[in-house]
Amino acid sequence: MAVVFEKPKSLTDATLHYCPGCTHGIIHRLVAEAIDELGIQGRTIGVAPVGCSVMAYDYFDVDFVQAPHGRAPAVATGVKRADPENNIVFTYQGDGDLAAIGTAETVHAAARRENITVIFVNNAIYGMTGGQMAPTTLPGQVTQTSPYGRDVETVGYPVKVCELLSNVDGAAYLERVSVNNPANIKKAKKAIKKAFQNQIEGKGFSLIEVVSTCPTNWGMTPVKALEWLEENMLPYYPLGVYKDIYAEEEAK
Ligand SMILES: Cc1ncc(C[n+]2csc(CCOP(=O)(O)OP(=O)(O)O)c2C)c(N)n1
Ligand code: SF4
Ligand SMILES: [Mg+2]
Repeated sequence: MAVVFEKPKSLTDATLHYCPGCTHGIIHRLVAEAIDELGIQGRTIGVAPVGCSVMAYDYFDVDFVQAPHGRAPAVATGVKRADPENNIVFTYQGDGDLAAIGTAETVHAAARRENITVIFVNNAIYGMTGGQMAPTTLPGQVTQTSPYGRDVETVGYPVKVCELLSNVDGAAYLERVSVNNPANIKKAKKAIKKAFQNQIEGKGFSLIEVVSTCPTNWGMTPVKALEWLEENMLPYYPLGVYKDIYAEEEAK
């Protein structure tokens, strides 16, 4: 009988703790599918963040290290450099983790062209801690700490990570994707797989930003959150490849 659906081998049987409609689960699956398809489960080491995905180590059936909030790229650097030929190292980080307290670690890991893969989940909010404003919160967006909407005059503008890193010479591959519909999920999968493939080929720092939802802290149903993402986040965070230093070479 033809197999039409299978759980990726790189996911454990643990039940995800994520809220209904949270896109972290979809992204976990895409990462696990990429690991399976590239045949790297035995040599992959994930670095878990602090955020809603803090327990990623329970969900992926690969080795894992837990990093302090924001420090995953620094921890990943050490793990990768310990055995660069064999270790395939990825970080899985939220926007509060990567784009606030971890900005320096991210920028400098990119600048050093560390041969690691960064999965950056941008849901425009601090999910785990109860919905505070994040560096990525949109202008006018209501959060627990911006009840009248983010006021850029007093708290500044959102940080656009792919645009920012595209000016860092060391970054090799940067793509922004989303998982808001099946077509975009397919594109996200392709980008995530390429980010791991790059590492296998020693091509250096790859980061995939996944524009995501947090229905719970956005105060929306899962369906409404997907609509809100499409109407509000995608115009502010356009999808696409922001940098790919090997694109011309690969096209030949
Ligand atoms: C050093 C340090 N500072 C602050 C915190 C509190 N903290 C825990 S998770 C978090 C933000 C999580 O948001 P994000 O990274 O966007 O992940 P999400 O939960 O939205 O997936 C913060 C500020 C902490 N645990 N450690
Ligand atoms: S709080 Fe938000 S990001 Fe965290 S699990 Fe729930 S929906 Fe997902
Ligand atoms: Mg977040």
